[in-house]
Amino acid sequence: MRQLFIFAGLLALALLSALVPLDTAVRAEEAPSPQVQGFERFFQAAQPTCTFEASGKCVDLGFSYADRDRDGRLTAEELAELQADFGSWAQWKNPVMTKRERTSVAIGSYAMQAIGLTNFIQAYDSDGDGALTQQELLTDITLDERPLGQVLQDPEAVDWLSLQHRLGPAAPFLGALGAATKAK
Ligand SMILES: [Ca+2]
Ligand SMILES: [Ca+2]
Repeated sequence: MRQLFIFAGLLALALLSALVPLDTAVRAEEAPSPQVQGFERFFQAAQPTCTFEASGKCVDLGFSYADRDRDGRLTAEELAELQADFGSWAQWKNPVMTKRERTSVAIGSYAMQAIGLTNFIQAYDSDGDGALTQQELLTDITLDERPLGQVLQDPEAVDWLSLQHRLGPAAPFLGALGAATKAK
C-alpha cells in the first residue's frame, strides 16, 4: 500500500482516477494527514476530468500535481513524494475501497516495488537528464480525445510489449494489469 499504482508519477494517478472510481461518500474515521488531504483534493478534482474528458487533460492534471516545482520534469524526489502521498492516501481510503479496487492498488504496488523508482526513471529518461517529461513518460502510450480509461483499454493505444520490455522485472504484474483493464 505504500507503493505507487502502476507507472509511478502521473500515469499512476491517471490510471487510478480513470479505472478505479472510488466511492467517496463514505469516509474513514481517522482524521487524515495534510498529505492525505492534499491528495484527496487532487483526486476529487481530477476524477470528473479523467472519467469524461480527453485523456490529455487528465494526464496534464496528474503531471502538474506531481511536478511540485513546476519545471515540467518529474525528478526522483518528486516521484518519491508522490509515491508517499499516494501510499498514505490509499491506506486511508482502504476501508471504503471495493475488493476490486484493493486488488488494482495491490497489483500496482507490487509492480512499483518490482521496478523501483530509479529503474523506472532510467527506463523512460530518453535524454538522460535524470527526470521525466510528460513526453518521455508517455513513450508507450498514444493519447487521443477519449477519456484515459478508454485509451488504456485499447491495445492499439498502449504498447504493452514495449512497456513490459522496458520494465522487465514487473512484466508479470503489468501483464495482469493490462489484462484487467481489457476485461473491464
Ligand atoms: Ca519538477
Ligand atoms: Ca529526461
